[in-house]
Amino acid sequence: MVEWTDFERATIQDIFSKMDYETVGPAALIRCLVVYPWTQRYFGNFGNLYNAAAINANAKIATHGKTILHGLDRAVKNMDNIKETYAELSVLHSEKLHVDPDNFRLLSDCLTIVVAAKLGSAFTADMQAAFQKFLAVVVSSLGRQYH
Ligand code: HNI
Repeated sequence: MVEWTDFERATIQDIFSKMDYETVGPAALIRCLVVYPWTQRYFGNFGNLYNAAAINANAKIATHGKTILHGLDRAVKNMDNIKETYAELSVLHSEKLHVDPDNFRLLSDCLTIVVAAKLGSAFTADMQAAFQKFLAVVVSSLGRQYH
């Protein structure tokens, strides 16, 4: 089981409690689709992803960005049990959606960049360390059911 310090727990709760899901979720997913265009292949039924402007304006992508953040919320609420919390979601991404698990990390990094841009100098290196540790556990848990 992953051990969390009081600082790490407090930081994760703090970052997520202040996060505006409506803007951060879409921004992270849009960034991922633009920076790593091969991730677009999983969203073939989401309509126009022709270029960055189209991706930015795509309402389905925006909605899905929020869905992903709400998915992350489950881990925030179950920090001592992230692996089990994501068992089903891992099976879904592996067996039904066939998402290459490397992409979880790419999306996580995009989320870190969006959070850093929002928080500016308030996002200290210690906070980033806690945030990235949390995301690393999420990524590993989402990849658990791949074989
Ligand atoms: Ni992901 C569906 C959470 C990364 C492609 N994804 C979901 C759902 C949640 C979710 C929640 C909705 C499940 C349901 O309907 O029951 N995804 C997460 C989380 C991460 C993540 C927490 C990582 C932090 N997903 C990714 C990545 C990709 C991805 C990196 C592809 C690059 N996800 C999908 C696709 C769907 C999806 C595709 C189905 C979308 C749809 O509506 O058809």
